[in-house]
Amino acid sequence: MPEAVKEARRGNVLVLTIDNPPVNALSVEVLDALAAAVERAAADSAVEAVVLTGAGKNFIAGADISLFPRIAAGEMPPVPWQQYMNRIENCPKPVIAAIQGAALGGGLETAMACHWRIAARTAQAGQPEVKLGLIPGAGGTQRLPRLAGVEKAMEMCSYGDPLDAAEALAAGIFDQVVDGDPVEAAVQFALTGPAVRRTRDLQDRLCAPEQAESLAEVFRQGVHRRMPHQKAPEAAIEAVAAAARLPFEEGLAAERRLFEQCLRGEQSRALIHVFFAERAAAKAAGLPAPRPVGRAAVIGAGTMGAGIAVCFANAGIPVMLYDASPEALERGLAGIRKQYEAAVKKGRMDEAEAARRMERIRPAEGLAEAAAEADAIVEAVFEDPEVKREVFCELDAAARPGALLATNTSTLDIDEIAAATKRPESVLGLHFFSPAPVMKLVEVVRGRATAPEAAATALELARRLKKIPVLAGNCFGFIGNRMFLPYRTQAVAIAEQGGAPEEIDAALTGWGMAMGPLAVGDLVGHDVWLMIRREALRRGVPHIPVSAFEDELPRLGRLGQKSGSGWYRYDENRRPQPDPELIRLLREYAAARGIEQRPWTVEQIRERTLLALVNEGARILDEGMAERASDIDVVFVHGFGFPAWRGGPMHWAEAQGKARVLARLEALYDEDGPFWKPAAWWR
Ligand code: T1G
Repeated sequence: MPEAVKEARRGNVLVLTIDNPPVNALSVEVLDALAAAVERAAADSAVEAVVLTGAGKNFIAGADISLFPRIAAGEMPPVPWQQYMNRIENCPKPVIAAIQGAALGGGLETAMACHWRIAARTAQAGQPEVKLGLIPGAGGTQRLPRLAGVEKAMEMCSYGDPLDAAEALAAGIFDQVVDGDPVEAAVQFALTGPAVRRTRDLQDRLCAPEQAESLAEVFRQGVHRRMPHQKAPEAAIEAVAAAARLPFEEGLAAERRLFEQCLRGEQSRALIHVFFAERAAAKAAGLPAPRPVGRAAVIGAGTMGAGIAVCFANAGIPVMLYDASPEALERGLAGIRKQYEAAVKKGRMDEAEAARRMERIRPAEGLAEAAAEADAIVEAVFEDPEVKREVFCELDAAARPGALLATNTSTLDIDEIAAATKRPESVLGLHFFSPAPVMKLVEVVRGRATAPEAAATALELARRLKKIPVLAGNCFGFIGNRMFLPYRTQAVAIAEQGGAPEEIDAALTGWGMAMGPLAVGDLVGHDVWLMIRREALRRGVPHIPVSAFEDELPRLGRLGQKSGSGWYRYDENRRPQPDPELIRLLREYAAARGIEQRPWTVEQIRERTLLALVNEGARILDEGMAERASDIDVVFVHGFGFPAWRGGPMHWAEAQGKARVLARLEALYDEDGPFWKPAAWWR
């Protein structure tokens, strides 16, 4: 293993370069080498100053995240992060951080243990540990308030969002931001004989303890709203507040205690699982090299089609947009223009950038014109098998050889669509989630004939669109919708058996789901859900009840939010209110069918809906319709509002214990029949 820290001399300045691909994460080897190199420099009379930088495009991406599950499991001793930082900070000669790219987590903490920080304009500084269920554990909660003040430090450590270089300069974290090479600037600065300014000795940015406490109260309310149920944000707030109250070493002790507490918790194990699951999902073993995608086309300019066109434009890929109805095309383009104008107004991008992206989206007069030059074509027309087959037949005639022909369908059969072409090997599903420019998840659905090269091209394309792709088999509903159906079916069944809609939904939102299963039905629309259920029955999906109360809602004109009532009544701001009329209809429906009514506890509601969800996931794994259990976790965290701090449905089920879940499924099977037949995966 080449040495993790390279040394070079620039006159009497020693330049240390951390080289630990791919992102210079801090492993124990790197930290040992780094601290030793700084201490050698301290003792070397020929060295007057030290510059510390990272090889490649990042300074340091933080501590090596893969260490944490091993430390938490007791497989390796805890890493004395803070001591390594102190050894750098205690160097009697000036140590200057030269930062490019990411200085995140332990990376920013290392930079703050240096005496000065010089960054490139493209650098970013952040403490994203809370996104992993942790808090800064290498002194960040004590040094950051000494550089940027308690309020800014509390904000950065409790929400985890990074600052760009200009913001970090303004906050007092960076001392200089340069357009050129930060290493060169750091060496020049080192030659001016800067002071040895230990961050721990800076006191003037710290506020009084009582002021820190009142700030902490404000941030606690903020994180309760924005990150409900999560423990790390509050621990981060408490650790930063300690910096205003305690001497530095005692502040470090407070940080260490709070860090250890988070590391031992379920939530950090779950969030770290999701971090690696996202990256594993995008990799599929054994696929050939992808074909390049230089130009794209989208067929259908409705909400999804226009949103998908925006994804291409945002990724710098020119895209033709076509719709059979010129008015729909005009409406689609107008909607896109409005989105970019809003982004400019919010300061998310400048006029010029918005214009460049808008320019990349070109309206096409005809489908053939749209498809003619495209390397990848995404169909996003109405969810009707006939219409889709017709579009694919035309695409087959118009598209270039080797072009990727993707459908955005959410529940139709990929093989049936592919059969409308003479090139089924180029056809697959690219199932985006609404709103496409925002939701990161894309299910890449292979049909029986889909060629590996087409799948590889779709995965690479999804990555270029800054999406998180997950490979799925062509079963009904692929991964997400297939599992969401029995989960919602259980919620409807509980309502039919006496449960109150708002209690059913509250049981799941109180558990961490972004929305209750019945409220989701109102959001998507009961006409859409009825179509999905009908398609499920047509495809012979087992264990889907032939009828359910929810199927009555469209007939009763209760389509959900779009018609002002569904399971709930909606006021003009679409806020849901319990609806006595709905309860009357529900109880009448049950009485007419002799459905026994019973009381339901929160635990029972959670158990039936969540076990229905994970048992379907287990069936998907039995059938090989997902590559790995963690892919299912990625789908639910990024597409269905499943709480990331529970790791995703399959991680959560495994944390309960597969044997325990199996026993509960068998008990429900005995009590309630074959719907609960446990998948083989549990054994
Ligand atoms: N540790 C281990 N591996 C990491 C890593 C890390 N910190 N960061 C990235 N990787 C891997 C990643 O799994 C992928 O691997 C490859 O690097 C490229 O990553 C004590 C407790 C830096 C903005 O949370 O935000 O410090 O899939 O695809 O899009 O106080 O990586 O190629 O095998 O994301 O260019 C805090 C996490 C850690 C930052 C680059 N730091 N990383 O984005 O590449 S906890 C973070 C990122 C900590 C201390 C605390 C991003 C990036 P593979 P990538 P990218």
